[in-house]
Amino acid sequence: MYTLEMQKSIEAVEATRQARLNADLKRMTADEKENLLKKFHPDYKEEGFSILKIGANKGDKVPTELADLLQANSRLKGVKINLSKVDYDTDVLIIGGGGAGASAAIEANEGGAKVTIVTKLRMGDANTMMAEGGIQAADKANDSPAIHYLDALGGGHYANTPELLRKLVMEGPAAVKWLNELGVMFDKAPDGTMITTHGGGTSRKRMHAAKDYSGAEIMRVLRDEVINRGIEIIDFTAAIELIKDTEGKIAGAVLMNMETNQILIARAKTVVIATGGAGRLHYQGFPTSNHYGATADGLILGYRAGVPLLYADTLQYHPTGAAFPSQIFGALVTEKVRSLGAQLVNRDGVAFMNPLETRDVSAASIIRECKERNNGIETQEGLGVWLDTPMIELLHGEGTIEKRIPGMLRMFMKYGIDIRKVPILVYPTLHYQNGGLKINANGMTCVQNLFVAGEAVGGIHGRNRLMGNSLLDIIVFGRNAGQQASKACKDVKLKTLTLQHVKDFENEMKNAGIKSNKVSPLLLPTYTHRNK
Ligand code: MEZ
Repeated sequence: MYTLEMQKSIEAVEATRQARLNADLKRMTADEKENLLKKFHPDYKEEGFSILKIGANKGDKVPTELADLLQANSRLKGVKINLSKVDYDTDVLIIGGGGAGASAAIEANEGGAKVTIVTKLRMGDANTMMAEGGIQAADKANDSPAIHYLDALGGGHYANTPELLRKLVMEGPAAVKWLNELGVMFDKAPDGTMITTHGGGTSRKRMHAAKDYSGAEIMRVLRDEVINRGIEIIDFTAAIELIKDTEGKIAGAVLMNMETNQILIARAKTVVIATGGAGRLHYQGFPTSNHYGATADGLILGYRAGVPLLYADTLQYHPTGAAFPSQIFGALVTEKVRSLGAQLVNRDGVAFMNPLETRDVSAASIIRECKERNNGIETQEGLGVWLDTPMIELLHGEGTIEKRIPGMLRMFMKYGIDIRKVPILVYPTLHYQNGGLKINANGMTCVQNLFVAGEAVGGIHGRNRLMGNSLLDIIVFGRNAGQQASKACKDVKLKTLTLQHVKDFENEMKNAGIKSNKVSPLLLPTYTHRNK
């Protein structure tokens, strides 16, 4: 499968492998990291960003592709909507059928509310399903939420919203316990204790996993629980605008059937946005590890309704996206591969960094190795460096790869690459939006009774998220949003429904001289704009 040139480079990797096995690879200093990020991390490439002209973040920079959607036309422009003809009436409307939405639904249902999930694809078609390496929680004797807090704060460049980060780490152990009791099959030692590993930037082993399909396993259980509880699911139906009442409270959403384009009205006392990320916007032309539906829809809906964004200018490029073969270009190669000891190695067999630096630093370091130092390996799609997977079995024994990362083994084996025997080529891939809609510790936005959970939230992870803190945040903040929403809906008396905020936003665009030929939310990727 590998080209002759790749095979020659593999010989160099093999030649240095034995010596590298016990090498203690130096960590970068804070200054080295800062300089590296400024020069090579895509977040620092000014040409990838635009300044918003309207809305709560007027004057702030966000990725150009996102700015274009935030400042685009509503799908309702010129469409007559009858808000008094209500198709769905519910207490808690959850937009999004991934892990955060499912967790919110379960808790809202537990709280006695009538719950409706609306999802533009199927229940479970979401980034949660694609998560591989695991979920962090400080539940071991040598660990504590305070240490977890410090790790995440350092990784997030000290920009994390303190009360959100506090909630994340304090409720981490209970979140893993909840999942375990619901039936998630975590990896366990023969005595029943959870097996935990390191991730980039963690000072303790607190990554709990279900092999390398942790997200799929978690989503399997959450989806079953939602279905078993009889929670209403409206699938293949997107939310295309939020609805408020004349007092400015959230009051539901305008929905669109994805197959027929039929417009439907959902009236709700509370709404939870759980729409996930934005990888399919392919910022700066990067490939993505994200699910097909990751098009930032929730950010568009929330922003039009007046909710500010926090850190929308920071994205996570997962250091190890598959760089070869083309069929899996950009697919996630879990960080667990590095947790198990595989090193990042250049064309000449040199391990150029400690493999467990934080993700932003690791991604920038790979980009530097390829673009500045010219030590990358050419592929059909661009460049890559080696991730030396055969080291794993040398370090932990034969059979470890099959046992701990079977998904990786199969993904590459399909293309004739046996990762137990040969290294694989990787390059950063767009993986996560660190920023999103601003919430308070109760999960509520500045719009009364509008909650957000999961990847659509900004602030929890500061300017860079650590591995495994996303599966944790969808559970902690998903459950929290569901609990808070079910509590809040008990006192809600909705007034007349209105889309005045959509009209106001349209006027703001006109006054700012913005003429857009785009409509948003995008809902599905277009694939006309990807460049290398
Ligand atoms: O949290 C993540 O993004 C994660 C666990 C990814 C991975 O490398 O497996």
